[in-house]
Amino acid sequence: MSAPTEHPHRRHDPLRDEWVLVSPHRNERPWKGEVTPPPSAERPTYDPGCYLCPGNERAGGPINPDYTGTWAFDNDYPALLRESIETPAETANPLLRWSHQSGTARVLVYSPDHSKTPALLGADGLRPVVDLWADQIDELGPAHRWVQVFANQGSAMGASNPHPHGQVWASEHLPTLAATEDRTQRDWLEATGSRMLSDYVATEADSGDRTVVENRCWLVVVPYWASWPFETLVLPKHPWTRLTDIDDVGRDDLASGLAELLAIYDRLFDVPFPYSMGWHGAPTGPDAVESAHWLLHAHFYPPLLRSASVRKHMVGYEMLGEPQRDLTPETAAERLRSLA
Ligand code: H2U
Ligand code: ZN
Repeated sequence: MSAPTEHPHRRHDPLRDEWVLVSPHRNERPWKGEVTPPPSAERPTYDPGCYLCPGNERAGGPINPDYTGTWAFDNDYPALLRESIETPAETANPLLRWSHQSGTARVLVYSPDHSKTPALLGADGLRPVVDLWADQIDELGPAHRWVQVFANQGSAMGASNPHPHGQVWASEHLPTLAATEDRTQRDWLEATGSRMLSDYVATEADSGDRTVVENRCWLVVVPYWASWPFETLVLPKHPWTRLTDIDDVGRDDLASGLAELLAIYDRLFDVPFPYSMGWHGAPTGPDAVESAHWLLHAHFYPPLLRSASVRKHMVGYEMLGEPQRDLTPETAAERLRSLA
């Protein structure tokens, strides 16, 4: 039986092995919460004060090259450092555990054009970004267990600069969410003999209820278990486990699929849509083992709920119980699809 459309219920997120409360009947409640003005549009193609524009000076003094395409540089304020420190063999107090985490942090610049958001780059502008992302896995993968490619888009998500860019943090150990997804996908393969997310692609392609964008190689859905109102999951139709696996046709289709998704997002509330997004692929590193349980995917987590100014807050019950949503994933997908 499919999930109720009017009645409160919980949905299971098989990737995180967590539950989400869905309360569709609550959609019409009045709103007198926060109203933040939408960010103003129209920026110059070059900003002399921008630390990412070609030829400009960054904090601490380095001068950016006159790059013409995509460009990656070591983060001047890295969250991870290359050199590892010694961990005590045993921590005296089991309640006060810690472990070291060495790594590399880079800033990924998508374009020299300061005025562009990723959505405005379009398929042609996003195509080299796909290569830039894959190149990070290629370069950082061998020495790091996890290479997290991600981007914060818009000041609502804490992006420090509107110049189109993302980041990569590559680390020695799997971060918590990566470890969870690794475990749940492995358990699924062991229990069923098939790949969790490939099974999910088949389920969603079959129903179409939660599909937002679909092309030859990719499927974008509002996942059945989405906790953010307009959250999406980008899934390949081929058994690619890492960004480096995607062939040329797949990269072309990814660029056009993402361009379509981002255009839809921008149309939803008629504002440059804020989100955090990032790629999850099979773990890497010197002792990377088989990855038959993994399917490469990207998560998009946009915070907006009702308008350019009304966002979803993960507070109260969400902090103390579990995530909750009013709008069903099916309704969210239908709204996004109608803007294609
Ligand atoms: P966000 O917009 O997501 O904050 O990313 C910008 C990154 O750029 C951030 O991690 C780095 C910050 O440390 N940065 C530099 O490496 N050099 C600078 O001159 C400023 C910002
Ligand atoms: Zn700039």
